[in-house]
Amino acid sequence: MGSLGAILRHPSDFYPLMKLKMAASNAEKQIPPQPHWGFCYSMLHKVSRSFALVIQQLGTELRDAVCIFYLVLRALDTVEDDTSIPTDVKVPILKAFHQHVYDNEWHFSCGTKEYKVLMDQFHHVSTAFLELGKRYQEAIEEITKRMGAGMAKFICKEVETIDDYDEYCHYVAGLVGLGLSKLFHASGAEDLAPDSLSNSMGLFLQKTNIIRDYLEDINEIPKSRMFWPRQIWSNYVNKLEDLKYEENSEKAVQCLNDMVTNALTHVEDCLTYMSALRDPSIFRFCAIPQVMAIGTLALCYNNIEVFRGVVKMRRGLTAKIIDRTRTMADVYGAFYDFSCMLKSKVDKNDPNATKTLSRIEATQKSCRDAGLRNKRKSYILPSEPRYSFVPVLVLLIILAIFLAQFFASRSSNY
Ligand code: IN0
Repeated sequence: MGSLGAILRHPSDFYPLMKLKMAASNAEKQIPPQPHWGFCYSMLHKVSRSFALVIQQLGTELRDAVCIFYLVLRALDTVEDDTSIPTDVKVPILKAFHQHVYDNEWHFSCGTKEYKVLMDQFHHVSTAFLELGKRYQEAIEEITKRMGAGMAKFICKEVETIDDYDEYCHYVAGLVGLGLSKLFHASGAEDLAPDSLSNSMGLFLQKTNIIRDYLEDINEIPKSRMFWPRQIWSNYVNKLEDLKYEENSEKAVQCLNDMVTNALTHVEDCLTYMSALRDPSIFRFCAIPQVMAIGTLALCYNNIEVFRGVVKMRRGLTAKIIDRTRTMADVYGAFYDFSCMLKSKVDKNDPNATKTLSRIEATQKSCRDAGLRNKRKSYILPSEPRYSFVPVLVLLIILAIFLAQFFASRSSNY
């Protein structure tokens, strides 16, 4: 749960946080009894926290398929990320991963902590995969094959140009969008979305992660991971790692703002994709990560802390987003709010200010034109007077001390 300090500063976080906590403990009670499904759902909760709750509210058949898809992708990611595996061992595993999912005797030990458990006991994931419907299996196989090949390509290649950046993000996240759209269609609940829109959904999420995780990736041991494209950072510094040094703070923030402006190009496609969804649980599943992403970009923009430590949305705001993202009106409202926050942070002297403002204004226009924003509470403006909870608490404490002293003095008088 959020820290006490954060709750006192944002008292309206309390109720959504409690709701999230209760949903999490209910979900834990619903872990299926069969060992392979039990393993998959407990693993899902370990590796994805709040996102697992959103997966869990999908219809049963689709939920199982998405759970397996998520774990297969996490396993593929674990192989890609493990710097201790020599390239000549790693590349063939990535390329053949789509075949390994059919073989419940296959496993490859790598990764750390819960990811090591996932890899060591991958047979549970394969067993569950083999119980999915044929159309789900085929969608997962096709995407795993394309993603593995794409990851293998980028093992030996750096992200130089913006096209490389879009291509890398396509392999690791855009393809997830294509795969999910196939799974939604296979479930019979949705029409098949155009590939370019599905791709943008993934790119918007992945670019946000890459921006937010700059410091973690650059400080990775034994070797830095670098996803920011040279075509962008070379306009500001000579080496990507120079962005983290204090003497380059001004350039670092300008570069960060350039990266955020690049990510904003996908917003329009994401709104179009989400507005075509019909099933309420699929809608929530897609919309919650997108709202979190625009919120994270608003938080990161012009924020030097990205180069100093972890910049993350407070837990209470995440809980509010999960609680309040139900309809397209909620999404337009949230995108509008976070665009206003972004706009208020743009400095006229930033080299990309005009470009950034025009993208923000395009987003605001889409949200206004839809005419759907409801009378919801804002995420960025305090929805209740800030002073409501804290002074009441202080007053209660003073009253308690006063009463305690009063009774103590009375008893000493007798
Ligand atoms: C995801 C995506 C995801 C969800 C819904 C629709 C999508 C459409 C296109 C592409 C991806 C889509 O969402 C998750 C969200 C997530 O895991 N959140 C984490 C928070 C965090 O900070 O890690 C959580 O713990 O709650 C996501 O980030 N990815 C993902 C992976 C697999 C699937 Cl099936 C869906 C990862 C990525 C790289 C962005 C695709």
